[in-house]
Amino acid sequence: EMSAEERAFQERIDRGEKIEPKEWMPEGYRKTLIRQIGQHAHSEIVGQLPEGNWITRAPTLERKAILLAKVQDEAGHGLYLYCAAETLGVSRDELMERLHAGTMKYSSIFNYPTLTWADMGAVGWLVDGAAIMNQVPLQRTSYGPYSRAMIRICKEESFHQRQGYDLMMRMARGTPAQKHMAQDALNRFWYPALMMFGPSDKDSVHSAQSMAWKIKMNTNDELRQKFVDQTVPQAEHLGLTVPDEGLRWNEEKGGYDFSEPDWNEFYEVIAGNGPCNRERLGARVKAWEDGAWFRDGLKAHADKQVRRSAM
Ligand code: FAQ
Repeated sequence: EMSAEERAFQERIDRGEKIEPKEWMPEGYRKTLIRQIGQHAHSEIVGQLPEGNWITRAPTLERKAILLAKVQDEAGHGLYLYCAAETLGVSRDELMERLHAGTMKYSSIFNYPTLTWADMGAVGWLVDGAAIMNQVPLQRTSYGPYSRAMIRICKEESFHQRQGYDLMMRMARGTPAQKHMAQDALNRFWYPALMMFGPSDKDSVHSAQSMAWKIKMNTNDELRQKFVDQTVPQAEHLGLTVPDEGLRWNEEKGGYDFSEPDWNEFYEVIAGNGPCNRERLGARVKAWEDGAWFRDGLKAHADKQVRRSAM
């Protein structure tokens, strides 16, 4: 049974109004947003690690400058999203604590290793491609600060995706060894990219309520289908093969039929048992601990300024 307040809130959502930080909202709405925006922010920050791995080994100065800029953009997206989460009454320190304790998630995709330079292409093309597919509709999400964050972030993500595709194009049109690396990167990233959209609709616990609240605008399977439909012709253009024997154009539905990812693998990865989970979380915890002296220094300086101005 909805209370009168909850009913009025739902009516605002249904009319397409944006909800702003100081306004009344159901606790469940607040909690769901903190979970989703917080996990999204963590994904941007943890997502710097697989690409950061290749900055020192970029093959040319130009490629290095591009990769550096992209990884810096991801830091910016993370900080922007933490700010959006903070407007819901959670502190950034608390979000960090929850990430480091393993009680808050980040996207499964970042628990896979980046083994060759072609992986920088595959990450930009497929991972940012999947990210945009999910984030473009979120520009219309009901929570004002999240929606505005998405507008800005999507602009940068589309540059990221293009640079990834450009890199794949270079590799795919390069020497046989380079083409082989590009195909190998596609083989390893295809199913993990499909998993980014979350479990199939029948197993998605949050979708129904999140869509009623317009925290999510589409189901996981809808976006996964759109991603496949967009990406398969791009792979063909590269002359690469999508690693799915079951892939077929389905005239009737106007989209591809494709094989589901291995959902056991997905649940293992989000439970902390993927190929790089320990390494990724370890790197974040170490960065946090190594930065303690700097945060302490900033705080001591700020306290001193306050004492001085009080004298
Ligand atoms: N990984 O009931 P649902 C980027 C969890 S883009 C890990 O369907 P929901 C840019 C889910 O949290 C990536 N966990 O959940 C970039 C829930 O567990 P919980 C970030 C996942 O929330 C590119 C449980 O499974 N983008 O970083 C995943 O309704 C390149 C049940 O699932 C966003 O976060 C997964 N893939 O739908 C950066 C977008 N999927 O929390 C660097 C915003 C599901 O109850 C380099 N988020 N789970 O313990 C969303 O749209 C949604 O949260 C979904 C999941 C669609 C991800």
